[in-house]
Amino acid sequence: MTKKLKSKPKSKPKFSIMTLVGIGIIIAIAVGGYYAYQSLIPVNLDYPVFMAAENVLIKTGQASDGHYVFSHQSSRGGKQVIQNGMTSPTWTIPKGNLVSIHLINEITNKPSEKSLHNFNIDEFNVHSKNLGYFDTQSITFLADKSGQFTYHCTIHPEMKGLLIIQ
Ligand SMILES: [Cu+2]
Repeated sequence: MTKKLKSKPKSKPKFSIMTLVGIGIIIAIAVGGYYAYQSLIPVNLDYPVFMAAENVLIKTGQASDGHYVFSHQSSRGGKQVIQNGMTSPTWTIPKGNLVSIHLINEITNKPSEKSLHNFNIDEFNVHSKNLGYFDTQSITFLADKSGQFTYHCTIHPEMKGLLIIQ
């Protein structure tokens, strides 16, 4: 059995098309602004930092003995020294710097093993996702405390290096 629906009296639309376009633009600006604002918040803080970040490129690689390692390149340059007990070069940052790390996994997949690595600095809440071959991720943190810290991959405990903030 079907009921006939009474047709409601037509009312004038409350919003004109231009009003809807205007609302759409406002929402787009708000959403865009929200993401721009979020990108200014370092992962170890809950408020934005308005300063130029130091950019550091961090790559995965393999040492001559086949072990997986990290390498890093900063615009500041510097010698690459590997500390005892570590496999990856020591990385020094001036305290107070805002640091944007740009990760790329450059280790190719092998038939026996899919390339998967992550990058972590526990004390600064830096935890990348697991990156497959040629995956990238950028993470920004504020080097707001001095000391010696370890950066490492949780999948390969031998992939680690010393981070010095002074
Ligand atoms: Cu790894």
